[in-house]
Amino acid sequence: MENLKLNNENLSTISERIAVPKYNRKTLKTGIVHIGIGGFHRAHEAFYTDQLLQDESIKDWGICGVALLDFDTKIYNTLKEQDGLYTLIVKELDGTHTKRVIGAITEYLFAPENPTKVIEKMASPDVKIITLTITEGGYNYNEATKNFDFTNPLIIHDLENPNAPKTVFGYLTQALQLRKERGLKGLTIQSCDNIQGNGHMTQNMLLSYVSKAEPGLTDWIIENVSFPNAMVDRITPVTAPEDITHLKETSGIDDAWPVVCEPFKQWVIENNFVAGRPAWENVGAQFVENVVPYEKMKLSLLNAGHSVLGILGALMGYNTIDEAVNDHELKTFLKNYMDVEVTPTLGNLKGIDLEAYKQSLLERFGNVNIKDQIDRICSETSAKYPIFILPTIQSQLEDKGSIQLAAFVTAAWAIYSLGTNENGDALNIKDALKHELYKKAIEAKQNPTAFLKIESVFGLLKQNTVFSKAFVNAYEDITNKTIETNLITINNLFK
Ligand code: CS2
Repeated sequence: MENLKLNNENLSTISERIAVPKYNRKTLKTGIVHIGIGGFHRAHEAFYTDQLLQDESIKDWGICGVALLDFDTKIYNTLKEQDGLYTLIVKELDGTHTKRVIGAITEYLFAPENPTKVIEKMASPDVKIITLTITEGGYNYNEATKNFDFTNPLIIHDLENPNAPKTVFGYLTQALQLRKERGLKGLTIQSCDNIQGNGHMTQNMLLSYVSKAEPGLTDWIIENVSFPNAMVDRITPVTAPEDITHLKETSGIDDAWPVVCEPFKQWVIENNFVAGRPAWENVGAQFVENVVPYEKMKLSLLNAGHSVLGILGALMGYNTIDEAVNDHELKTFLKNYMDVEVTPTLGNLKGIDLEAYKQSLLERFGNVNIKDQIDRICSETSAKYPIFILPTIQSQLEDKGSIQLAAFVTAAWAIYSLGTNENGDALNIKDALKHELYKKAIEAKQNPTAFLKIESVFGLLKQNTVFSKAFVNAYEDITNKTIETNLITINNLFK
């Protein structure tokens, strides 16, 4: 089989090998600008939109993918070379791969190269929605002050250079200002990140920035822009070199950056779109009035579950989430964490079978085919912890419930931040706060609660004596005994 480079020209030959978009991509209008074209966007929103576009009467919802950071040059160049096309490889539970070429990204822009082009695109009258996957840390929210972080050097840069911004806030402000000046309609800004109340967060952070950058725009935004909350879900590991080779060997497709993901997907969205929206419900998304309970459930069970497996698994020497969850003691610990500490905080989840949901998470984590990297899960824990784990602890402390398991994970993170696992192997720590975490982890060796001093992560948790005590005990236990031995002891307590 001849290897074919993935691009428009080869698409019809590729269609003899795997599914390709049947719709006419050239005639699509760009109705969505998306910032952050990483794997998750390509496995989720772009996939849903591609499915929808199979109905050729739909012409308004092509996506323009924006690579925002200097560091995103690789994805931009790949999309450019491949005419926006990429292969989505769904790794099914039975080990088979379902592959299809996704065509929903019809335009792509590299913001550092041409900021004006990006601002003009966002201000285009055809664009009705700007969607974001800018990661948990991208919202520039400080847990300690509960406010927008104006000390961030990139924000300072954007305030001084409004026409050549670097952050999403700078771009949005310029684009909205243009729309206002030109008398255009407002639009929807839709977060697709794992944050509780992600729409509210986007709105609050943007309005904070605008209050300094362009105060006269505030009222216009309040009246003309909507910010739906949403829960997004699809496990999307980092593409491995073997995925690229495998695609070539099995289908003869030369794709520089295919995306791999699990079969499961979910998107629950608040129906709050001021300028219209694609009928994503026709391809499986759910539109609801209040998404908060769904978000909370997902963040504190799935995402926190990932962090539990990631942090403890990394220390135990595991490399992937399936290896970690297939460790009997670790799985039991995670189940206890979900049942004893998270479940009581979730309130009444009308219409949701929580037991089935938790069971399905364990199955998804255990999918041996997707090989989700522990390194991916542990990256940027300092931005994830305040969203995935801290709210559970706070709520349990208020209700005088158990926090022992969360304290154990937190203490394990302090040990993890020292940089080696239990076998003495170096850990590959990727975190914006890496140096601060290390510094506090070293101090913690003398005085464990020093680790809890990082207020942007832990808020005022350090002052809570119940939590501090549990944290110190767990820290000492982990220093004295292996994680596995500790897990056995803890699991026995919860039998
Ligand atoms: C993960 C998420 O980043 C993480 O730590 O928990 O990327 C997770 O895989 C997705 O949210 C699944 O929907």
